[in-house]
Amino acid sequence: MLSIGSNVGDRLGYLRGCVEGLGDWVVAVSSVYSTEPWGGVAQDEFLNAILLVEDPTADALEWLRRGQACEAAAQRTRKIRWGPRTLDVDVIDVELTRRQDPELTLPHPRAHQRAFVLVPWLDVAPDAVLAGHGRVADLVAALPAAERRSVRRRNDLVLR
Ligand code: A4P
Ligand code: MG
Repeated sequence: MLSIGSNVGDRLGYLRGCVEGLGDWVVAVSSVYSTEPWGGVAQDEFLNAILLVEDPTADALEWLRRGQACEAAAQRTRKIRWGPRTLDVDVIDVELTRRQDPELTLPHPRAHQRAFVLVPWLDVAPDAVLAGHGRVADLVAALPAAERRSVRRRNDLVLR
């Protein structure tokens, strides 16, 4: 499961480009959400979405590489941690794999705190479980109200 986000330039275009780049591996796409920036860096709102992807030949590191290829295609530059970016692709979960490695930590270490990951995830997988944290629906219910309010579904925007 991948989380994609953008808050610079043609945000919807960058998200769509990623969906297009991943092609037939994308089996489900969430709604698009306007989300307040998370992490304390003053910056513009993000658009975020969740992609369910499937490819029996790909392992977790391969999904990281494919996500980074999407970022590169969006001319992503890395300046500030948690700062503005044309495209961020995070690997959130790969079949409940647990992995403690700075190159790829699974599940994504901040996913359980982030409404911009958990709320769209429920769109495509209402029964989803985040390894080590439990049901995603329960995690959403337990979020601080302000965190839940920080994401708004954008029915006017579609990814494909
Ligand atoms: N890495 C390790 N585990 C993973 C994983 N599960 N998925 C490594 C993806 N990458 C992983 O990432 C830094 C390194 O993390 C990579 O080299 C990779 O090998 P990066 O993309 O270069 O840097 P970053 O994204 O600035 O840092 P970080 O800590 O990954 O930030 P996050 O957690 O990705 O947060 N607010 C809203 N509303 N919406 C957003 O999408 N995104 C961020 C970025 C902050 N605030 C946001 C949003
Ligand atoms: Mg990242």
